[in-house]
Amino acid sequence: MVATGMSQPDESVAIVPTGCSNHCGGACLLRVHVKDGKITRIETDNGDQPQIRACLRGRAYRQRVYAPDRLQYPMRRTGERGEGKFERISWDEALDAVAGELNRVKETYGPAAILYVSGGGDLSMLHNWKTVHRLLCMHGGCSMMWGYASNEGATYASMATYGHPAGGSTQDDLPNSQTIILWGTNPAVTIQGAGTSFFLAKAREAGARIISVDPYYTESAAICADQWIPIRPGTDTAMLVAMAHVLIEKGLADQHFLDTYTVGFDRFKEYVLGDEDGVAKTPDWAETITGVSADTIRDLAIEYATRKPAALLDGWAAGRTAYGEQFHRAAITLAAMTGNIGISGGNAPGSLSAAAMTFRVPYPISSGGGNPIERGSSPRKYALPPGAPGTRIHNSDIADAILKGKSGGFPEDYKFLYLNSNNFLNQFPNTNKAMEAFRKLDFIVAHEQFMTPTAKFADILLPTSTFMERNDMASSGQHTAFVVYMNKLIAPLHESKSHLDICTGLAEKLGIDGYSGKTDEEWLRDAVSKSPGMGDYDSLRKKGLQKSTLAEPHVGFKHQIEDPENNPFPTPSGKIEIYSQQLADMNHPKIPPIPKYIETWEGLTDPLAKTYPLQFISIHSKRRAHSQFDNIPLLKETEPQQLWINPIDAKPRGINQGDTVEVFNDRGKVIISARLTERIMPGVVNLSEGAWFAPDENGADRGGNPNTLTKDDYSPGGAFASNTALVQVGKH
Ligand SMILES: Nc1nc2c(c(=O)[nH]1)N[C@H]1C(S)=C(S)[C@@H](COP(=O)(O)OP(=O)(O)OC[C@H]3O[C@@H](n4cnc5c(=O)[nH]c(N)nc54)[C@H](O)[C@@H]3O)O[C@H]1N2
Ligand SMILES: Nc1nc2c(c(=O)[nH]1)N[C@H]1C(S)=C(S)[C@@H](COP(=O)(O)OP(=O)(O)OC[C@H]3O[C@@H](n4cnc5c(=O)[nH]c(N)nc54)[C@H](O)[C@@H]3O)O[C@H]1N2
Ligand SMILES: [Mo]
Repeated sequence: MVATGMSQPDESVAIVPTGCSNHCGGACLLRVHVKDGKITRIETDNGDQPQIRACLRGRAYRQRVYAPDRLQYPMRRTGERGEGKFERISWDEALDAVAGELNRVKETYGPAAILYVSGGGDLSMLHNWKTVHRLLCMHGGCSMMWGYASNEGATYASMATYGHPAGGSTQDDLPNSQTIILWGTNPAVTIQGAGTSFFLAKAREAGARIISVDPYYTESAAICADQWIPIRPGTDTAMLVAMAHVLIEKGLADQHFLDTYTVGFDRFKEYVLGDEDGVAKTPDWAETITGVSADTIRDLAIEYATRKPAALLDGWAAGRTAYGEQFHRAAITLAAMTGNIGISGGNAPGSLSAAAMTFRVPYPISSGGGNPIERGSSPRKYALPPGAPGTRIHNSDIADAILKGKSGGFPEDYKFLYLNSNNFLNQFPNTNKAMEAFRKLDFIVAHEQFMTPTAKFADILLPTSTFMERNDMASSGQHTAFVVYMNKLIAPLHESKSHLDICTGLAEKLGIDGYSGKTDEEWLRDAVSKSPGMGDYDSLRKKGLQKSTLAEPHVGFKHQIEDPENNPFPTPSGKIEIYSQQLADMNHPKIPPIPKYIETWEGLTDPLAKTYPLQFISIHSKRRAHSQFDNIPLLKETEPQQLWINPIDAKPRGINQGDTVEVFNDRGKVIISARLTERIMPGVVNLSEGAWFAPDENGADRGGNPNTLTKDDYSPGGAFASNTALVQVGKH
């Protein structure tokens, strides 16, 4: 145990540093009090600013470690899939069962019939998805999925437009902005990279005007915004295109910037002015689509172009829509039109992440020679245009792929599902269909800490330790980049094991040589030694946190803008591609070569809106990291799971505050209490993502899981479309 040396009234208490690596992307510092082998209290960073301060989830982590419903020992399913009936077995029996099925499926159907689906769990360096990936690759390979649930739309747009997936500035540059637009982003809750709220507060103190464009009046807007512009989900591109119209009409476009650094603006201009299709994309045109008044659109356009430098922070949520990539492409185009790319106080939209954040240790674990069965072209984001179809399936196609297999045009007939740190049935679209698919499989194994809705479908459950019970490291940072050493604080509880230990045990059963042969610490020590900037492993372990504060904020694409001759953009033209010839060559009607507003399926213009008139979104909750922590009573109290609905929509339905309501469409039904609030705009309802699916005897979900209602479809560029769905709401 490593003590920090702070003076303590109780000498038997050690305060040990670790990092909270739970799937929000924060990796914030925790200072954990440990006494007699027990965690007694959790504090956070109290050092120099900018601190890496943990939020309510990290501070409540003790409740998770000692949760009475932790999975304690390996289990075998005894009831039907989904019923939740299991019997206790030994580790030896559990690993024998998994190894036996891995071998049987590989020998009978080939390794590609083994589908590996991993999830966030901890965003740490050692005990992550790579542990199982290495094992399965060494066993002969496995099928995989593609598509970031988070930001595939943004990644696609950035690749197509800049030729690079990340181009944003670090957030310590925000205080240099005169105007900041939070376009569908709520960093006070989503943390991501830690500390954005701190710099938003600094920006506000320095006089920046902050505007939030969002169907929900977010916590971030409540804290720091001057203006809230509610907008209908999935219509953001129309508003951005109309802002471009304003700039063209008023002569506010930065022609020098466009001429020097971009290609294809003229084509975009033709579309915006209506030369191409006879429809001028005016603010009045956009008002009808977006619900934002033409005057508001005009004012925001002028402000963004004139109150400079201005940072447009295009969050990922508006990209998680049916044509999500168009939103990010349009945001980049608007930033180029106003010359806000590559300058301090501006921001290059597209991914919200900064390319400079390279202060990391290499991942210790590799796939060991790659996945032998992976073939064909890689997902679109790496290859525009796509080549031959690959072996990967999109994350929103998994249910169909399992149900239909080769006869449905998918690469394989899947038999074995390996789930690691993933709550698939809860977190991926169309839960009812996905359950049907899971029932069809020969075998499912899951590494889990709790009896989640997905765990109930596993044949064998392998209990995993929490990060407080093992050594690891994590890195994050959107301003100060940092690495946290995650000290093991207590011995693994019950019979739980780390992912690395589980896979090491399986490798033995499978007769795979050279899977690990090292302890956690040896893997980590090795990784640190390969990273010269990181210093000495033992001192990192002791102090817990290593920061790399940049001498000055990183400005995305600064070099490309300051010296374009020597620093072309990594696109075919060497410039920002407002018009992309690569996209044009794909000749896909829904992936136009210039950014365009495309009406979404399940939007208000879909005939389905007559039956299901409300737009449905799922915001990330402050009390969960996805489905993690949903079962922690203390956190539950902070924000009960409810349907958020505007009184304007509630009243005609006879719904009062707290009434039980039914939220439904053709895919499923949720029965939950209603929270009437003007913070959600009329016409839009929200069930925050992550609540555990809990079907009653009629199959209606009493847990309030949004994926009971979402559609298992995705954008042409691969974006997860969870914010595109229609529902109806009625009193129960
Ligand atoms: N507390 C917490 N933090 C998290 C997570 C978590 O589960 N909990 N998850 C982490 C992960 S993996 C990710 S990917 C990120 C996600 O980060 P985001 O995608 O930024 O998070 P969301 O809460 O989904 O959406 C942010 C805002 O976008 C708005 N929004 C939704 N649809 C639209 C739209 O069509 N247009 C516009 N303009 N706005 C829209 C929502 O109302 C919400 O206020 O968060 C990370 N951080
Ligand atoms: N409707 C809707 N659906 C969404 C989204 C949305 O906005 N709306 N967002 C999507 C996004 S952006 C994402 S990234 C996905 C996330 O989807 P997932 O990655 O599936 O979500 P998590 O809830 O983080 O699931 C992690 C699971 O791993 C288990 N686990 C097992 N071992 C460990 C361990 O060692 N450590 C930890 N920490 N956990 C372990 C946890 O108990 C938990 O059940 O969800 C997507 N789903
Ligand atoms: Mo995500």
